[in-house]
Amino acid sequence: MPPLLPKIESPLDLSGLSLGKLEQLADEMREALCHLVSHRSAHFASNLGVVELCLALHTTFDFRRDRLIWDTGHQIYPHKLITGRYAEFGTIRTKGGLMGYPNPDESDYDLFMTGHAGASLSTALGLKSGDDLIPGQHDRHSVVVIGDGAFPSGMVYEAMNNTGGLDKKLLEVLKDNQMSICPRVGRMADYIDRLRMNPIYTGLKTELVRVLNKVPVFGDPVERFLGQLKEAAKAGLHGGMLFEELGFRYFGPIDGHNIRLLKKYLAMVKEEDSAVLLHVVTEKGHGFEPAAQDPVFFHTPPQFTHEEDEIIEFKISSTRTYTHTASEAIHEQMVDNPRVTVITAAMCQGNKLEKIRDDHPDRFFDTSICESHAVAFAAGQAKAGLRPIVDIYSTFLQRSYDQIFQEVALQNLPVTLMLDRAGLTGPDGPTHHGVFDFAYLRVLPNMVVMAPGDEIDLVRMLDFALRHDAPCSLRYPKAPAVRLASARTPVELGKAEVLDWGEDGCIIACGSLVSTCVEAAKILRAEGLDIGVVNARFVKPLDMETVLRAVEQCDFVVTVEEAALAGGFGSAVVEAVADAGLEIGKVRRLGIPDQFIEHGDRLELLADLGLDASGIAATCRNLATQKEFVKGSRSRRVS
Ligand SMILES: Cc1ncc(C[n+]2csc(CCOP(=O)(O)OP(=O)(O)O)c2C)c(N)n1
Repeated sequence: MPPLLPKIESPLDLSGLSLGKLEQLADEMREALCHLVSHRSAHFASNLGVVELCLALHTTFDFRRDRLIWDTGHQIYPHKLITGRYAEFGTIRTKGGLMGYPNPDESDYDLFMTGHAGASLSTALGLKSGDDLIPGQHDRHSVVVIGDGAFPSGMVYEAMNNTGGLDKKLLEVLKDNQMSICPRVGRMADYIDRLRMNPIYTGLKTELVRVLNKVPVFGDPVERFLGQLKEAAKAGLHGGMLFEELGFRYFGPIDGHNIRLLKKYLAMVKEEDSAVLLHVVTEKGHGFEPAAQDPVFFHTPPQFTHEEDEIIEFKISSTRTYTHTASEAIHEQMVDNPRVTVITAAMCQGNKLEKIRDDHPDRFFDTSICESHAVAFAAGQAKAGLRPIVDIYSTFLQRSYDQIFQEVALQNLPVTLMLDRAGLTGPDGPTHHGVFDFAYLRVLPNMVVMAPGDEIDLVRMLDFALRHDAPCSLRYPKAPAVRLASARTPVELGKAEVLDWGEDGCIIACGSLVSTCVEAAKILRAEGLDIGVVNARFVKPLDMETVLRAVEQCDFVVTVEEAALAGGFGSAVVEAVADAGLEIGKVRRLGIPDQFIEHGDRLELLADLGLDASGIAATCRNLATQKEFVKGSRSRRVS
């Protein structure tokens, strides 16, 4: 059969396709996904699981007008394949190529650029209430697809409560594959399981399917059955009662890989005049057996080659990363100190906490994707006398800012925030770069803000944090762990580590780029410039003595951070220099400018921003040349 996918330029091209052709297309879409991961690491199992749902949605609604939001956004690939981006699909997650998440700049079919879970229902409700207020827009449907992993996010219930209260028509498709990245946890997971497993319901469902299969997809007969179905679903059992109480009519569960059935139910609920929760059961990794067998590993697998369902080879990197160092350090602390606990918001796998989960199940807490709850929960544990560590990606900590303020900092509780993936995270792009934490944490009184210059620092900082009676944060990048060559000093509150003083200038680096700065200084030394390097370690409290000494003694000071310049480490230095009445013009700041940084290889992105060794050396070289000129002209004037 000739391939169909290359000819699909938009969902309009799906309209004439028979069920058989749609099924053929689903197979081709899965092949495209498999082909992609044979070239690079990408979100995989989640995307395999939504292929049929994607086709059914696009053949039931017209998303040029109707609204579709894929919660989180990591399962957007099939949608991209049929919304005009097939030809560029191979570029996904590379610099200049397609994003791995929804991107309105790529297509009108993507409404919001997202990557953080749980916000879809809120934005869809906003869209719906906006459309309802604008004349002529009332008929636009709002549809959300949300996974059972994202579903426990608190914001989802805020939005459901609001939807019910406003009595809005909205379709929430609960895509239930029994998985977050790891197996989902918590009572909501149990509840969804009960809905899925209830034998009375399963029997009822079979009956409904039999009835539905007798009616055409579109047209009046569907409407005739609507009332009966609703009543049957309600009367037959109390399934979905929780959602019904919130104002959502509950339908399902239905097989999420049966296009025919999906289309029937979607056509049916489309006609409902209220909020609907359609429970769709899918298999994560569907259609590629190894992924279906191990959906955790295949959530974002490393690049691999395969023949049919047979894996030939994985390109697994053996590099040790900061995440490894962090999880080992936490494990060690937990062995030594029974008061240490670790809290993750559904990122056990990403933060490599599996061993901790298995060895210390009583002190390992997975809150699900609920970052704000996770931080407040940690505050409670700290108040009870424990030493909780919240192990979290920098970008996701943003979800819990108010809890860091009120429950942690304001109470001065010893919660340790370990911020993984701080800095540029690479192919995930702007939704995942963790560049704002220095700025948003250092403004909070009581908060100690640290960043290790290498993995030795990381281990010592964690130890320091767990002994310090106040909230502490430490952040480290998504990068291979490095070790600085020079002899190291112990970590002391508010003390930087001077690696080298230089006659001509000084680089003060905070965090991930310290070793890059050491390299830059080496390049410059070979050119005859003597540039010192300071491993700042603390953003707050800042080592005033070392910073002011550098500004007084050197011709120039360059601050370096893999964080937003606005309000970051360099800003802290500039504030300190200004407050001390020293010459502020001596300081130059290098870091992330005031813009969202695209996706791409981390080192490539850093180089683009002048944050690689040659870029940092170039900045110093320029400053040295300017200073020479100024000094020279001054001395000329004097003579
Ligand atoms: C706020 C937030 N926290 C954590 C994550 C990391 N994350 C990405 S996908 C995912 C699991 C989502 O599970 P589900 O919604 O069920 O989708 P599935 O991958 O199972 O299809 C997690 C925890 C995120 N994207 N956003």
